[in-house]
Amino acid sequence: EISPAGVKIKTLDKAGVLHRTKTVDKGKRLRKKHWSASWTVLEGGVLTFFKDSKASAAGGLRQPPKLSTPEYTVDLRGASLSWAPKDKSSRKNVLELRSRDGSEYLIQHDSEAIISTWYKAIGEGIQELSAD
Ligand code: I3P
Repeated sequence: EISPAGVKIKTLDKAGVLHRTKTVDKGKRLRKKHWSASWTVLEGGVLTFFKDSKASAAGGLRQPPKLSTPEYTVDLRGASLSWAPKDKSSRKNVLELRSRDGSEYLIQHDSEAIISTWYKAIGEGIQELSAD
């Protein structure tokens, strides 16, 4: 977003609770998948997954949890996003996000409508950065 003074300002694009797991860390495939429900924020071209918390899973959008430190921050510049192939997870509605540094994350929500809005928002975030 551009302010009246012509300065680019950070805006909160989207926030909510998603299931996510990291599968590759800078090119190195992780041995185990640890899915967790976590508060997730998309802002200024960065996707931040906060630490797992029961409060974040239960509170949803109505009651954001007291934010702990971020667990993963993903710079969307140079990232790519797709629907995860079936062999990546037995879960439904799974997105696969690959960052430019060679890390991969799976992102999931039981609601197809909700995961679709995230697909759109993250995809647009990636697009905007590639236009810079
Ligand atoms: C994994 C766990 C994951 C599952 C994964 C299992 O077992 O059940 O939820 O991924 O399947 O290996 P564990 O808890 O013993 O580590 P999905 O839920 O995404 O299917 P995978 O081995 O096929 O990746």
